[in-house]
Amino acid sequence: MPMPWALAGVGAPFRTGKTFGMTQTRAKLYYSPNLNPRLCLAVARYLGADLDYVKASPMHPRHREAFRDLNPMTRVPILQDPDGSTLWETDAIICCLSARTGSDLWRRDETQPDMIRWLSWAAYHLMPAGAVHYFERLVRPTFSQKAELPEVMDQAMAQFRDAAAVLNDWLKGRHWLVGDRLSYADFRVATLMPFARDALLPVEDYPELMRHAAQLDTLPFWRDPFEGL
Ligand SMILES: N[C@@H](CCC(=O)N[C@@H](CS)C(=O)NCC(=O)O)C(=O)O
Repeated sequence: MPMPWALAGVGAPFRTGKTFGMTQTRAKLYYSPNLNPRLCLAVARYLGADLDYVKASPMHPRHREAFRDLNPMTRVPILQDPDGSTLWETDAIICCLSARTGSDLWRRDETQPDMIRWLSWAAYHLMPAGAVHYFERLVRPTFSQKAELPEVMDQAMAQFRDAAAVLNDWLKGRHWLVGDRLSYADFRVATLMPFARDALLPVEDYPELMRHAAQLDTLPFWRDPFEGL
């Protein structure tokens, strides 16, 4: 079976001087420009992880079956180690890379439950609400003419506003989300921010979200995770 990176046509091994068929010595991170892979790529590069970064289209009909072996969900990000084993799900990958790079971005001290609280909250409350608008405005138009359903958009918007207000209140008087030091939770709750304007998410109504996003924008690779790739 052809390797997925070959199918994607953007094989990082070529960039590192290795050729197809030779032993892979570095782990690979398969990514795309979309929500979660963008987050994973930005944080992996922020951590300085020594990886080959491989752009991929895992849901493209021509690539999907090859990617199924790497991730049964046929989605990115995927971390693939030189022995071929894979880890998928953004949060798990960042947990792994944080440990490998000796960073405490993934907290391992008494603040870990607080960090996990925000990861869980983002997964169950913030992201599902905001992702509806992201998908309908930025993703669906690339493959379908189907019109938005106003009731679905309105319900998601109400949920997004509820979640944004909770985050806005929490950030008042706090520089960062957890223990007032940067943690992975800060990146996770900002996953939607780079797409907010195009998705017409009303983030300007939440000044603490804007302030927090501006702080993240000063960090390496957050504004442009694709720099030099
Ligand atoms: N829960 C997964 C979500 C992964 C996911 O849904 N990835 C989407 C983008 S957000 C994907 O691979 N879509 C196909 C593509 O980007 O080409 C994670 O956090 O990693």
